[in-house]
Amino acid sequence: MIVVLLPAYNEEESLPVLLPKIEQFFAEAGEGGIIVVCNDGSTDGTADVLKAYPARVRLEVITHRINRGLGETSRDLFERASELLEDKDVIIRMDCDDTHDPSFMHLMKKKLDEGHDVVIASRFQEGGGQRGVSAYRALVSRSANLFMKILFPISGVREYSCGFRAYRAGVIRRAIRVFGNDFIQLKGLGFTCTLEKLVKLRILGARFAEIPFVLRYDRKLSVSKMVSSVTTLGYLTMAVLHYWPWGGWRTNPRFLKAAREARAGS
Ligand SMILES: Nc1nc2c(ncn2[C@@H]2O[C@H](COP(=O)(O)OP(=O)(O)O)[C@@H](O)[C@H]2O)c(=O)[nH]1
Ligand SMILES: [Mg+2]
Repeated sequence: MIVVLLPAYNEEESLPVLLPKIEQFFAEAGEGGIIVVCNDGSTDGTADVLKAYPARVRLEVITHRINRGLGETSRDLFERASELLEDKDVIIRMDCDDTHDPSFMHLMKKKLDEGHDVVIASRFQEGGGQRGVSAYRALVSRSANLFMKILFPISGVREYSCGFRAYRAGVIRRAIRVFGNDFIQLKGLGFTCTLEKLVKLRILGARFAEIPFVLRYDRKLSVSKMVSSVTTLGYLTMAVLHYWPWGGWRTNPRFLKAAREARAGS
C-alpha cells in the first residue's frame, strides 16, 4: 500500500494535471494507493476542483479553513498516513504544483525496497537538476543546502530542501510515537519542517538514500509560496534548538534513548 501526501495551498490549476499522473503511477506499480490532500485554507477553487475530481483511487481531503502553513499541514498529513498504513507500507510526500513528476516514484520505491527508510528526490545527484529556476533562486537554494549539509550532515544526503521524498511508513510511525507533537515542532516557520523531518529521522537512525531528480519549475502554474526570510529564520532556529548545550536535540536524553532503542531494533 502506498499513500501519497499532497500539501495544497491555492493549487486549483496544478491539481487536475497532477492527480491523473499519480493514479497512473499506482496502476503501473500494481499496488493499492491512497491520495491524501490537505487543502490548507486555499482561497482559490482548490476545494471545488477536489470535490469535482473523478478519482479512480481513494482520495481523502483534510480541510483547514484557515491557512496554517506547511508545518501544520505536514503534521496532519503524516499523522493521517500513519493511521492508514502498516509499518511495511510506503508514504510519498510531494508538492502539488506539478514540478515533481510521479514517474520518479518507481525508483524511489525500489530504493525503499532495497532497505532504505527515506529516499530523497535529489537535484544534486548525477543526472539530476532543475529546469525553469531563476539564477537567484538557484543560488539561494544551493547556499541553503550547503548550510544544511554543514550543520546537519547526513551520510548520503545532499538534497535537504526538496520535499519530494518516499518514507517507509514504519519509520514515520516510530517518529510520531517517539516525538509526538514535536516530530514537526517548528510549525510557524515556513518550509523549515522539510529539514526538521530529516533531522528528527536521523536521530532515530533512519537509513537515507537519494535518487537523481529533475525539478520541473518550468511547469509551475501557481506562484511559489516559499518565503525565504521566514524559512531562513526557521533554519537558524533549528540550529539553535539542535546544538543548544542544555538539553538541545543532540543531547536530549529522551531523544538519545529513542535512538538507542531504534539501533537495538526494538
Ligand atoms: N498546506 C500548505 N501547503 C502549502 C503552503 N504553502 C505552500 N504549500 C504547498 O507546499 C508545496 C510547496 O510549495 P511551493 O509553492 O511549490 O514551493 P516551491 O516549490 O519551493 O516554490 C506546494 O504543494 C504548495 O501548495 C501552506 O501555507 N500550506
Ligand atoms: Mg513546489
